[in-house]
Amino acid sequence: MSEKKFNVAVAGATGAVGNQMITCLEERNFPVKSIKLLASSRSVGRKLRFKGDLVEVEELKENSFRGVDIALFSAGGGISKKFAPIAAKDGCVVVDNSSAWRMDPEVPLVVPEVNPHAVAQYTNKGIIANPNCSTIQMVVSIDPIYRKCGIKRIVVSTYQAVSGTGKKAIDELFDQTRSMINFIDCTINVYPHRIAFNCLPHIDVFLDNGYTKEEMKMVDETRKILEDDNIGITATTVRVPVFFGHSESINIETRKHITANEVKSLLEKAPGIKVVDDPEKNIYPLAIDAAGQDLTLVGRIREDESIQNGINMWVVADNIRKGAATNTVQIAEILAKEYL
Ligand code: 25A
Ligand code: L14
Repeated sequence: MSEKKFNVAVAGATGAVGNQMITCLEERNFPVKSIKLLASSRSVGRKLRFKGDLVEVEELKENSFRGVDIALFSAGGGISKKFAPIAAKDGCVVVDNSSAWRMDPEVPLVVPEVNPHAVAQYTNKGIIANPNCSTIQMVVSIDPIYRKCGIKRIVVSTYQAVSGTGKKAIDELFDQTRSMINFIDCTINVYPHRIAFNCLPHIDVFLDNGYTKEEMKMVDETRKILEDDNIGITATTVRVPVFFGHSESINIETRKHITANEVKSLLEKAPGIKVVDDPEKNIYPLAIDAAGQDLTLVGRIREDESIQNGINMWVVADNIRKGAATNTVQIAEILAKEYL
């Protein structure tokens, strides 16, 4: 690896994901020459720590990206739509965590364990998109199976943590839980219904086909990352009262037959995955174990006895880390090492 260091900016630095991006840059020892922390005017003057130094948050503006080499964005789709092209024009490469650019055919959509080669397409627009959190952990876990046997169809249901929505949703679950156990009326602000002690089959907005946008992201993004439009995918995405860590029940119909044991040994060797599967000892992936680390945990691996070539598994990852910040920084690492 070259000794080169980079001027880095984080847009949306004060949010749940932006904050974690800063930590990931630190933890992974990303070659940072200088760091710029950007957010809305609300956060100007707040100080955040990077490698022991206090760095003041600046307002994100059109001229914020002059002299910046790599910008990590997580300030919402609207901000990304407007400012990513401005940053790119100033010669900066944007790795964007919002949904704004993911399905743009000119913008690569990258999960480093699966399609690192796609990073090369950053030259098209100067933008690389980070997939949706639920998509990332799913493709990490199915890709080794896909390569070995092919996949005809996927049926996935998610159990998603509130932290995906940001800090306000974390606070809401906390406040509602406290109200409930004290027999006080709950306030409902973030989601259309109470999330404490409840499950909501509703993430992001509803579309004309009756699915939510989150569900269709899992369909469209998975096909784009695997470069295969022939995979049938159907998703149901559900919000559950968990702070950190998304869980997914994934049913796969493969093209060639594979046994549960073969899947297990395949995934044991795969990058970014930890097989956690010893049901007799009550060992299987849990959100509380996935939270705070970067691996995708896979367990409950078993054959679907209702079809010829079917596998079921339970897949859990930290939605703020591997689902967002870690994956973004991993993409930046490929850029830094191989392209810039
Ligand atoms: O477009 P998408 O893809 O749908 O994404 C929408 C949101 O989802 C989160 C992320 O929220 C994103 O904004 N997200 C996206 N991808 C995700 C993923 N894969 C994901 N979450 C999980 N997994 P977030 O909370 O993590 O980050 C929000 C950040 O964006 C900054 N921001 C907002 N508007 C901005 C802006 N930055 C620049 N210009 C703008 N116009 C935001 O900074 C935050 O860093 P901030 O300064 O607005 O907020 C800092 C703190 O202020 C509090 N606060 C927020 N809103 C208000 C507020 N206080 C008062 N009034 C408000 N309206 C909060 O405490 C916040 O932490
Ligand atoms: O990245 O959990 O598309 O509310 C948008 C909604 C991330 C999570 C994305 C949520 C998301 C999110």
